[in-house]
Formats: sequence, structure tokens, C-alpha cells
Amino acid sequence: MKALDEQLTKIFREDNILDESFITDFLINVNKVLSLENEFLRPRDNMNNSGGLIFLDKNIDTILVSDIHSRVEFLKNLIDFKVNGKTVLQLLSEKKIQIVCVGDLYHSEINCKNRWLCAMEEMLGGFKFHNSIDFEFNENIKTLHFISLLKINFPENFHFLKGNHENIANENINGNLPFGKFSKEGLIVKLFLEKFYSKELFKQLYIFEKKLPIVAVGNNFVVSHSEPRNFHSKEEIINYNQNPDVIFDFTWTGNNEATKNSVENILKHFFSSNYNYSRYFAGHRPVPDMYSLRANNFFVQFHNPLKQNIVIISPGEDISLDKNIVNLMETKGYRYG
Ligand SMILES: [Mn+2]
Repeated sequence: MKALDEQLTKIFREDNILDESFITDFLINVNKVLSLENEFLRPRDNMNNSGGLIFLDKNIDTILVSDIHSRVEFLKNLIDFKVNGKTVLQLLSEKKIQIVCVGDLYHSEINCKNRWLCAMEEMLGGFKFHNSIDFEFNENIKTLHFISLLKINFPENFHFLKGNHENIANENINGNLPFGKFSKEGLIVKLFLEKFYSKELFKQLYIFEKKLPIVAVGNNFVVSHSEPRNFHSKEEIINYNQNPDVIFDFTWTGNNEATKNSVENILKHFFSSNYNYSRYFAGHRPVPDMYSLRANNFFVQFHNPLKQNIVIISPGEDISLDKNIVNLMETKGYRYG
């Protein structure tokens, strides 16, 4: 545990650009872990591959983590965060807590808008200069490295769901759409990778996102990257890789884009008559402060790009949004009761 803590702290502190073969190696390892997940926790699809759905442990605490967007410091604050006096890293190593990240590890957001504008100029100049994109890509890879180490060390207690930014090829198939907000983020990263890195690295990055699950279910909550555009059954979610619409529906749904009752119908599907006490959590669309409610208050959004919001859910307690959603930039710990 101490060695892992040191390794994670090093990723957080050091700024040097990682060696390509090193990145490829840790990706090969995490891809193997994602392929061999415990099938009680993550049932196999019809092709005998890891399915799209995670059944969480009903007896331990869960922390949901909002969109990361290259903020390694968010992940560092997460592992150092204390629940009842123990750090999350400690609790992970004792299998007493589980983490679900709602996805979107790539592409820095509003704080780095200018860097994206510079990166766009660099792309248009054929990357003759590439300082801005170097810096951005390095942060993306550091974030990926941090997440991969947590997954490799705690395969049953750490889960990262696919977001719409997990689209390294910037493709518009397989439930994905090309991405551009401040500039053409998806295209810039893809062209940069093709120019300076090997096909093997690209392939491993591509495999990684295809192996990520898309929905997790706990005691009294469901979580995915975005609001569900349409209702999908357990079987459809597990077999997500055979239906791009399922992937699209759980990763790309903006406000007012979901069909009526999609959230409630999924909660009813998982919790039947107890669904009244359940909630559906997601990131994707920013909230002005700690959280926003939609879908008759069943749907909770908690991603604020200027905060580091998480949700702490305990099997022994009702979910109180005002108490259980905290910003890691403002607090170092949490206690029950
Ligand atoms: Mn998103």
C-alpha cells in the first residue's frame, strides 16, 4: 500500500512526458484486468466478454466521482480523502469501499480553454510547434495512468465508466461522436497521437475505452455518464457492445434530450417497488453548484468543472444530497452520523 501510495503521488507530482513503451505496458495490463473481471460483479455478454453493467457490493460504502477531465489533483484528493478517519486508499486496500467514476477522463475543461485555442493553432501548423498539446496530452496520460493503477490494484473495488470523451479515434460510430468544445479537442488529440506515437499505443488506448462498462447499480442507486436517453434493460446494458445505441444513450444525453420516464423506468427495472427510495446519478452536463435535479427529482447531476464533487453512499443510510455530495477542494474528510 505504501509503495502504491508513493507511485500515485509521483504521478501527481511529476511533469515529465511519459515514455511511450511505459504507457503501452500499463495499458496492456489494465486492458487485461478489464477483460478478466469477476463475472458475478460484471456479467459476461453473449460473446463471453465483460459486459456493460457493474453490480456493486451492497454491503460497503460507495463513492461516486464526477467527470475528471485530466484533473490528476482530483484523483489525488480522492485517495487522500478520509471516511471515518481512514483514507480512501486505505479503505480500498481493505476492500471496505468501492469507487465508481462516471467517466470523461480526457480533455481539460474551462480552466484550460486558452491552451485548447493554442493547441488548435499548433494542429493547423502541422504540429511544427506543439507545446500546448504536449502539455495537454501529458495530463491526459497521467490521469489515465492514475486510473489504471487503481483498477489494476483494486479490480473489484474501483470502476471507471465510459464517458463520451473516451473516444480516442474521434469516431462517429460505435455510439461515439467526435468532440469539440473550445476547439476541436477530439481531432487535435487524434492527429497528435498519429503524428508522434505508434499504432500500438493508439490500438491499446482504443481497446481500453471499448472495455469500459457503462452502468453501475448499487443498493438504491444507478449511475452512468449521462442521463439515459431511453430505457434499456439489464440484458441490453450487459450486451452493450452489440448495440451502439445503448452506448450512445448512456454517454451522450444532454438536458431535455431523454425520453419521458427513461430514468424512472430504469430505477423501477432494478428496484421494483422500492424505486421510490432510489436515485439515478450522472455527470456529463455541468451544474451551477453542488447538484441539480431532473426527472421528477429521481435524476441527480453532480459534475461541476470548477469543483471536485463526489457522492458518498452508505448501505446503512438514506441518501441525503445536501450531506452526501461534497467538494474535495473544500473538505478532507467525512464522518457518518
Ligand atoms: Mn461528458
